[in-house]
Amino acid sequence: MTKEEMKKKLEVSKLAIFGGSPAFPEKLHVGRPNIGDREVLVRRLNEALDRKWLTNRGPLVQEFERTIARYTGVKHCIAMCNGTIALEIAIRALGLKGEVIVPSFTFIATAHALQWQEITPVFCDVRTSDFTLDPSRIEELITPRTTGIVGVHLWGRPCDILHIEQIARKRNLKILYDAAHSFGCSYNGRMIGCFGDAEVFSFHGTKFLNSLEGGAVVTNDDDLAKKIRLMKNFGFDGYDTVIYIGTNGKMNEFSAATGLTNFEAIDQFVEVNRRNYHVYKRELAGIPGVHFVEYNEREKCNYQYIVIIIDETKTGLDCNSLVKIFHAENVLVRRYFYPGCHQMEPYRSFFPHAKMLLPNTERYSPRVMSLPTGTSVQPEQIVAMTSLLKYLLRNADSIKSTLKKA
Ligand code: T4K
Repeated sequence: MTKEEMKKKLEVSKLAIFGGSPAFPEKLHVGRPNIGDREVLVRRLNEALDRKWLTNRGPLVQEFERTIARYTGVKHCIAMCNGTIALEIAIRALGLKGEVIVPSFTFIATAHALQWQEITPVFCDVRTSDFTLDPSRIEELITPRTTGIVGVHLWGRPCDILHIEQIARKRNLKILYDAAHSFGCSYNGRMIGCFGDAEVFSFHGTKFLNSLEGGAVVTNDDDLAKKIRLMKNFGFDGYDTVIYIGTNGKMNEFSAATGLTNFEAIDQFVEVNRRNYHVYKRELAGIPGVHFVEYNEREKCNYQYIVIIIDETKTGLDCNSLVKIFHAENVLVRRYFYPGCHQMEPYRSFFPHAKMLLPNTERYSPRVMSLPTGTSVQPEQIVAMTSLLKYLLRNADSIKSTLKKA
């Protein structure tokens, strides 16, 4: 749909939510996979099949680990089957127990990875500049049971690493960063991956760099890396000797082949994401009540998430209604991350009063909207989507009253 076609459609009664046909014939997604050279991928897959070595630290997994470690400038990369298992293993290997401070404004996996091991996630509020952990709220949450901090580099924006590390050092706490969104991003000129005691990437299909499913722990700590390697392979040290508790967190060769092939295309992915980001930024500038979450372009960014915050008092339509309208038009915007982990089970029942300590999370998570981008989204589609948004907001009153009647 072009801007002109969109203009013709723009009439309240013709909106798909009120029975019109969707503006976009094909669904537009947040998180459509970025895919590298298919021929190279097929060659790698065939080589793995010919070798008949499909998993258990095969040559492609080892190459993938070396590639990630080199790129992020970190000593060790331990590839895993997904980011959640990587978080769980890192948490266990770091010896975290008791209570761990973590944002609620994140994907549920961050909290679950703790609770899964009967560690209490203590939810800390986020700052409004980038919606990552607010360092000024961490210390008040520390108790004698606190063993660590899990920061999340949300949407590829790094946490306030400097301050978090100062607090952790002073209070003798471990730091793990959930860097699921942040492969290819930097902080003060150093790549995300080399901070804290360890960091965890996700290479899920929806991530900037995907290996179908996949994840990794990266760390500069030799002993920790050794422990994590054992843990992700049942604790085996040689054929018949198990020297540690472990699980099965291994990445397979097909995932590594995909990860390596996609890695070779990351400069193109960044270029497309950056182009899309600037089209959105231009088109969404100056709309009252629509706050566009920017990247710090002095750093390396992957531009994988386009996020806006809706202030209903100025837009006239709330985020919930906008999401429903967009979905009807085949624009599958997502609410990453609503309503905050503390509002989801089991945390909602465990900590019914958590929200009192999370004013920013409570205020902003219901207003957040991630918009389609990535290599499957073209600039003209962005212009059409943003024209639709502008039209909706210009006609908020009549849409609201029609929604009420519907
Ligand atoms: N920490 C953080 C901060 C995270 O965001 C995540 C994962 C993790 C930890 C855990 O990492 P992993 O264990 O996942 O490696 C998706 C992803 O499944 C999840 O990886 C991701 N975060 C989260 C933010 O998003 P859903 O349930 O929202 O995904 P789903 O199936 O609704 O797909 C999202 C959109 O992408 C849809 O519009 C469809 C599209 N899509 C998806 C897939 C899988 C495609 O077009 N093709 C595909 O192959 O969780």
